[in-house]
Amino acid sequence: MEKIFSIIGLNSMLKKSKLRFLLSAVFLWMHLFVVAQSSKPNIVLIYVDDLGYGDVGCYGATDVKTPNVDKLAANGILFTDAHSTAATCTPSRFSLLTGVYAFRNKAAVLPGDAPLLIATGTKTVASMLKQNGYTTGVVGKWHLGLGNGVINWNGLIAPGPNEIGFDYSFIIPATTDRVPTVFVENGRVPNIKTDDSIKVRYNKIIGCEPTGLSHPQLLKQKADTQHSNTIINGISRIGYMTGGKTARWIDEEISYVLNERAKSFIRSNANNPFFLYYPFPNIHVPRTPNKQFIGSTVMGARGDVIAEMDWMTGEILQLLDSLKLLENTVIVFTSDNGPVLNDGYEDFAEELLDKHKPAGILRGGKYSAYEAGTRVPMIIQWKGKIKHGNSKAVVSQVDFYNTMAALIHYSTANNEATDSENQLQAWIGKSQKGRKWLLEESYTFSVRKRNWKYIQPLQSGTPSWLKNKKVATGLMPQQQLFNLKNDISEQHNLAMAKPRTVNELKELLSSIINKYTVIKKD
Ligand code: NG6
Ligand code: CA
Repeated sequence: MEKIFSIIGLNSMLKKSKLRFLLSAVFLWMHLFVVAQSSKPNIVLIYVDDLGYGDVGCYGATDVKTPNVDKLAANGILFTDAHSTAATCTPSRFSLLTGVYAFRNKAAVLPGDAPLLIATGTKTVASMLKQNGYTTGVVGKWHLGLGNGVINWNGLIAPGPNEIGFDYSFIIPATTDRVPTVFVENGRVPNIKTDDSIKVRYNKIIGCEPTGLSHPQLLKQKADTQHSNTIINGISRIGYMTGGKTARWIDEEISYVLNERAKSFIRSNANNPFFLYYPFPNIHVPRTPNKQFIGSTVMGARGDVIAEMDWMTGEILQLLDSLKLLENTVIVFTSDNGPVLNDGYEDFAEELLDKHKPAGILRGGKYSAYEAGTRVPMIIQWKGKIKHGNSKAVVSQVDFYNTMAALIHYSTANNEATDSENQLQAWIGKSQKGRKWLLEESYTFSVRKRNWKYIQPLQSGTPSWLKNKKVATGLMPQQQLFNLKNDISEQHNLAMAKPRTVNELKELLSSIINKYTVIKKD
């Protein structure tokens, strides 16, 4: 038979077609592999705490060098109008994970022993990705509450991140300025001894450990009254705590401990789709840089923790690169609210500021209804998939849920992440449009549409400690309206001159607020 084939030249054709078949099978397999990879890229979300619009090099900072963050921007998209949903931490994190505005849940900054704010059963970015085949992990600052009201810090602490979608969690329960000062790994405090149990209380002293008020001579940094409770590691905190001595973190080492956990999560999931939510404790107070970073800037502790934050980012990028994962990983870098200088500790952030502008050209900062409250750095890198550039698209963290869903081709149900929009086109640089309107939460609401920004007069009381802050909070008894196109720094209140625009934005605000009732009725 072969002979006959060879006579008529069919043999080589057959060989060729076999080869062709083999080749096309290989190509098909490669294609399917690439499609599978890019339809389920890894997602690494680096969520810095209190990082301002002007705090990193690629957004204009010069007094602190941030080569790793700048490199991320040089290879990705830098957003100039990206927003956290709120001007404080807990509300922003609530919205980011659920795709629902925090005010609908009355989410406010939580103490360290508060119950879990996100009800179990609520869909989160983590549970949605998990449902779609991702291994999910959170390493870093949590600040969304734990347990059901009474926490046994020596037993299983639940519900927490593991009950709302995270396969792995290694967290700082609240903030580094709040007790308890211990990590919680998958619901348990590591290195705890049974004969030294942890007790935590916020409203009344517990145990007999020194406090900032009783033993100020033990302090590394002086603190205001709210931050003058139990002293741990030379730093007085918000809240009282006793016990757990072997389990307590050392502030100056936190970044290293967290980076090791984050890197080990990435390494163990290098061969399957993973989502790493990595909320850094930097650059929140107390600012306690590792000795490797002390003096690395002229700005004292605040500058040095920015440098440390940049190093943390660089370590993660390097690992992804060495594992050849960069082309299959979407990296999102952003912050939970705007910048603050004095946030309770005397670390000379104001005095040593030099010419650095934490909020860049924007007005306000953390807690503020002005732009710097929520307009934060945001960079997205996806090597080989999205082109480098700047984007002026208006993007908000409330949209992370639906945008990540769109990224992995998952359609959300009507009752899922109800405030979240799909902004994938903006994320991958295909559109510069972004949202048609934007809500900014602070101790009041700000709403933006076209060039206009309206700030609702203050309705609830400003906390007394905030009244003494130097930062412009934007909390006023009168209406404010700004034209951001020619007044980005919000200096000229046009509310009196433009009553029709004020009304339009007020109506928009009330329709956003009432949307919930509409959804419920449906
Ligand atoms: C405030 C704290 C502040 C900071 C903030 C939370 C006082 C006076 N101030 O209540 O130091 O901890 O809460 O910051 O207690 S955030 O970034 O987590 O929202
Ligand atoms: Ca914060």
